[in-house]
Parts: sequence; structure tokens; C-alpha cells
Amino acid sequence: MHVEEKRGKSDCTKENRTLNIFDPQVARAVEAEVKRQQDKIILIASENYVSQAVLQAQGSILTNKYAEGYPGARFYGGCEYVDVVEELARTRAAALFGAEHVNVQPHAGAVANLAVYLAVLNPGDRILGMELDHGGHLTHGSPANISGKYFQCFSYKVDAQSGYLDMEEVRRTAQRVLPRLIIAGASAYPRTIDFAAFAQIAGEVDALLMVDMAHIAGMVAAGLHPTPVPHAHFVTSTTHKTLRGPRGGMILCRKRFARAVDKAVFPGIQGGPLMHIIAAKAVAFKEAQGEDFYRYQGQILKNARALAQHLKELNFNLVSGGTDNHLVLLDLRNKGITGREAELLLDELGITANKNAIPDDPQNRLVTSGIRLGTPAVTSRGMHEAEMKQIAALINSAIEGKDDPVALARVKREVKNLCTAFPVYQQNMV
Ligand code: DSN
Repeated sequence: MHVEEKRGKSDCTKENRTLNIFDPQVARAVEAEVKRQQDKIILIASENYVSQAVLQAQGSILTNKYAEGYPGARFYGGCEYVDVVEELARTRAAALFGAEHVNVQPHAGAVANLAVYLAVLNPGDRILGMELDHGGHLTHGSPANISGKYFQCFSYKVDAQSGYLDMEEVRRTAQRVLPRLIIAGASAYPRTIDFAAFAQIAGEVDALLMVDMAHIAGMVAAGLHPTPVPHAHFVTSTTHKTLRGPRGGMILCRKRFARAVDKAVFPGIQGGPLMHIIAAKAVAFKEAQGEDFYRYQGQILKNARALAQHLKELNFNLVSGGTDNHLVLLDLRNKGITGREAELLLDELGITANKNAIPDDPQNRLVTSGIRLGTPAVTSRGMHEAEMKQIAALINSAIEGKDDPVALARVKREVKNLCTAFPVYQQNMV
């Protein structure tokens, strides 16, 4: 066969070269993932199902375009349409959150956080964030993360007894450490964070305040969770958790930091922005303005409260005793199972969640004593409080009956029935 003919075979621009035909291996993996997302109850607090409109924008030909720079000031020609898209994303996010300035280019929440650090910190500066094992995030100063390598990192903890943040303890730590930047926000904290108190403490020690609202952004957008925006110099977020947009990040900041933040994102950390993702962010921000989204966020909260309540009735210990937001953190020590074992057991039965450290966890991070459960994804499927009661009972039956194959088979069957009753995407996704 001639070389030209061989080359012709891998020409993806040919009309008939759909994913199924051109690359069945990838197509099959995507199909299997569609099925997994349909056939399992997803309780990972940071995951969700995006809309068809978000998927469509994300899968669009905007992926072909280079657009280094910002709308109206690009380093490439032909940016007139992607400029429209980025402007829409910026202005919609600014209106949604009441922010003075928005940068929608960060590829991820971790990049958004890093860009804020680059904008206002020098290597060796002191930062103060929430302890990772107490609910904080890797990028808030963990030694394993660049934040922990380039800055002097200090942490505050939750109160060991109550599981709540103790703002007097945060104040004392800030006064001792005198950080340049205080970071509020968490990955596994089920209670409302007092952003005004953080701002007060930051003011007292002359620190800047960054709030990472990734987990709660959807509820903040809907006005159902206190907003950090008026209190913080910088608010970072992902766009794919409760906000239900594409996988990505963003930064909201005061006008006086706009230039420094924009320069930190590009050319500081990133090159070309992902314009297809920015288009999908614009779509998600539009969705977040609607009544449906408001109702959706309200139901996330009701579902989390119902899940917490029913688990408590089944003698589960909840860190902090309950929840104010979309997530519940279970301390499994009274149940004779580790976080890792619970994660594996539940996933085998069709319930996907993640092991999670509890405050002062005696187990290491790969084992843990806890499991984190969140309601954004199941709420997107249309589940309500009644289903949360059922899910709590299923989790309990699985853990109580972990050595009883008959009990486990029954849980598996019920999970399957529940998933069938709440379909995710109605049409073929590949
Ligand atoms: N990894 C995310 C979470 O699950 O909370 C945070 O980035």
C-alpha cells in the first residue's frame, strides 16, 4: 500500500471518521464511562453531571483556536468570535457573583490558586490555610504541593471536639504566624465558613484574604450560601462541582488586583486558554442565573440534610454532627471499617464515594477513617429526600452486612433499581 493511502486512513477530517469508527478503543472506554455514570450512585461531593448545552460547547470546534492574551488584546489573529465567548463568560460570572473582575482562563482550580499566589506573593512568604487532614486542600500549603514548596506554610485546624472551625484559634494562629496571605475554603468541611470573620482577622494582621469556594460555588451563585466575594481580596473556584459547569477554574478579584491576576494567569502560568472550555463556562454561568438552578441548589442542601439525618439515625458519626452544605463527612471508627474498605465495598455495590481523612485521623491518608458523601450529582439526577433515606439505608446495609453475600446482593439490586429510576443522559453520548 502506498504511503499516501496509509496516511489517508488516519485523516480525521474525513466525514465518516467518527470516534466510533476511527478509534473504537477510546469510544468503548467513553461508552463504558457513560454506563458507569448511569449505573452507579455518585456521591463524590466534587462531581456532577453537566447539561447537554455545556457538553456541546465543550465539545465544539473552539478547541482549534489559539487565543493567548485577553479579549481585544490577543497574540493571534482570528480571535473575533472567541473574544465574544470569553467576554460573555467574564461578564456573566461577574454579574452572577457580584465580582469587580473575573478571569475565566485557569485550566483548573489548582491553577487559579497558584495564579493568585504568583500575583501577590514572593517565594518564602508566609501563607496560612486550613490543615489538609482537617478538611483543607492540597493547594493551600501542603508540603506535597508547589504551595508548600515555594512558601512558608502554616495551618489552622477544626476544633477536635466539635469539628467546627474555631475562629478564635484561627485569630491566634494568624497573630502568631503573621501571614502575607490567609486562605479560607475547604474540600471536606460540612459547615458554613464565616468569611466575614476571616476578613476581620486578615485585616487585623495586615494579610490578604483568598477564599477558595470551589465546593460551594453553585450555592453561592444561587444565593443559598453566604458569599465570600465582598469579604475577600480574591475568590477562586472550580466550575465543575456544585456550579455544574465544565472542568476548569476561575478567579474573582477586586479591581485593583485585576492586572496582577491576569498577568499571573497569562503569561505567568498558562499559555493558550482553552476556548471550548471557556465557552462551556459561559453556558454554565447562564444556566446558573435561572430559576431551575436556584431550585436545584436548594434541593442539594435539602438532600444533604436528609442524608445526614438518616445516617445519624442509623448510628453513623458525622464530623461536626451534621451539615450546612452539600457534603457529609462520616467518621467510620464505630463501624469497624476503614475509609478505604468502605470506598471499595460501596463501589462494588454501585455507590461511588471517596475515602477521606477525618480530623486527627489515626489512619494514614491512603486508608483513612472517614468517607465523604455529597449530594450534587444525585440531585442532578432528580433525586429527593426520599431517595436520600434509601441511600442512607443502603450504605448502612452494605457496611453492616459486609460479610453477608445475601445482604450485599440485595443492596446491589436496590442500587441498580434506583439508578434505573433516575436516568442521567437520555441519548447516546458517544
Ligand atoms: N479534588 C477535589 C475534591 O474532591 O474535593 C478538590 O479539588
